[in-house]
Amino acid sequence: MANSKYAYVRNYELSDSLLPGCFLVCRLDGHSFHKFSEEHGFAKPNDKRALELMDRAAMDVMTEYKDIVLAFGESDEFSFLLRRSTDLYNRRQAKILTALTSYFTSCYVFHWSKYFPDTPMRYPPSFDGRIVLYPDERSVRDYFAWRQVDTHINNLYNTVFWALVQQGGKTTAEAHATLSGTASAAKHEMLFQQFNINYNDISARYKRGSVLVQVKKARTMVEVLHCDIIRDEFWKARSYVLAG
Ligand code: DGT
Ligand code: MG
Ligand code: MG
Ligand code: MG
Ligand code: MG
Repeated sequence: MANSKYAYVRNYELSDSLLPGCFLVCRLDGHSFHKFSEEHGFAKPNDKRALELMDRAAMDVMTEYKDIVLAFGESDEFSFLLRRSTDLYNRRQAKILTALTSYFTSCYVFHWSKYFPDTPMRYPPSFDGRIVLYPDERSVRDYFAWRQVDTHINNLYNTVFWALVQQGGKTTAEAHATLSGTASAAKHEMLFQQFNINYNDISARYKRGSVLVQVKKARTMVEVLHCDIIRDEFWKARSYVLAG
């Protein structure tokens, strides 16, 4: 078979191996989850079941792929950090990206009914994915800080937005207009004055997203946290994450 006259077509397959010595970050994002969340009645601004299902799918991915040392999830996305020296699939980009994306997606579907026992899936969800290379520890940390700051900004906005709509009786257009151009302090103030909500009391899961760490003990497992990953503390306590 290898030597048939047709075998030359193999030469059309080009190498897509990722640069050695760099960290790999694979980010998956739900396709049109604006629609998917509506169709499945996700709670606004945050649906705990949906977020826990994302965590569960990510945990399964990390159990299957031990070279993923860290993951961060928020909303309909998850970012996976593969150790710098990973040799997974000989670092072939398409192979890594498609394998992780497809496994994550099937785990999401596989576990759906455990998290949404009363909500049949109305149509199959899909996720898109990309891999970005980061050459040093600083850029990896800044990548994760970027995602966590995004979580915070979006969650603060969405929390006030839905309070204005659900409790304040505003239309979504009015709520948008009310919030347009407001600074974070003004949003905190609005929440407290008008709705008696102290933003600090909101669940860390919503404010900070989910941090999954591959823990190497007697038996390998995954730890789920909702902690700060912007400051040094998290990284200093887990120097093995960036060790290679
Ligand atoms: P895309 O990613 O370009 O295919 O389009 P979308 O619609 O997935 O947009 P994206 O990823 O920027 O935003 C995520 C959407 O998912 C956003 O419209 C709100 C929805 N979503 C995510 N988590 C929750 C949740 O916990 N509750 C609700 N109600 N919606 C959520
Ligand atoms: Mg997207
Ligand atoms: Mg999306
Ligand atoms: Mg998204
Ligand atoms: Mg095959």
